[in-house]
Amino acid sequence: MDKQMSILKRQLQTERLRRNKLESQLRGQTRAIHRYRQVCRKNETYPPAIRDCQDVYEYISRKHGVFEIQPKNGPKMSVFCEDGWTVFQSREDGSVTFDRDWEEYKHGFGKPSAEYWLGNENIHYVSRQKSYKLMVELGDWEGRSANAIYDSFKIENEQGFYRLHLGKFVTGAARDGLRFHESIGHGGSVNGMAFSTRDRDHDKSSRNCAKLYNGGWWYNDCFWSNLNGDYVYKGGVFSDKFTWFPWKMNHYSLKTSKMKLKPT
Ligand SMILES: [Ca+2]
Repeated sequence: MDKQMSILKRQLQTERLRRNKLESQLRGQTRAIHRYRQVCRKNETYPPAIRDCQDVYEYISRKHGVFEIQPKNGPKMSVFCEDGWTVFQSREDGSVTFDRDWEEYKHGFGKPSAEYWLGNENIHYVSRQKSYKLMVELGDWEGRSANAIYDSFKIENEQGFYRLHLGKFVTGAARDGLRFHESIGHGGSVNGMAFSTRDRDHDKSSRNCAKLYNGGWWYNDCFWSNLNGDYVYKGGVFSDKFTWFPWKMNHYSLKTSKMKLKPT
């Protein structure tokens, strides 16, 4: 009897999983139909243009990987997509240097399949077309990870020095490393800051933050957290360059980071 019960329980569990999967597929198809109807009303072609990784997720593939997108009125670009998120910054082993000048940060560098910066121009084109939320994902040298989510993210064009407009911190164990410091006056917020590189100092410090910390960023005076600073290979080595203060405290060089956008 017990054996039969456990067999039945297993079957029930399998059926539940199957049902969840089907429901998820159905939700995806319903979204696609909804989009198709919108497209028909607007007399666009179908499938619609692939503007970001959310479009990749809905119309092309649900696999994580590199895909081509073309934001509205912007150029074609290769990006790393995962679950509808458009990844624009990724560091995993320090093989790509982030100590670059304005032109390199403008156009991007590295490889989307590994370490890369999508490019300020491209990030501008993606982030201006819809309302996007930001997720920051961090990894340390002990195998732990944490993230931080913000309800909106947008950067201006080159004339605006790729100035960052960041919404509210929503949730995440990494806590708010981009703005929390306003309350204690350490480093200054990235919100409203222009982008700085070693050859274009737009920060509020009397020094050149990008030169001091070996990477371009929305420096204030200079930062509370900095994901483009110099990469230190071994965990525990003193470094206040590639760091997220409220998660690891200062002087801890992170192992991995990702910054990515998804429509809200
Ligand atoms: Ca300065």
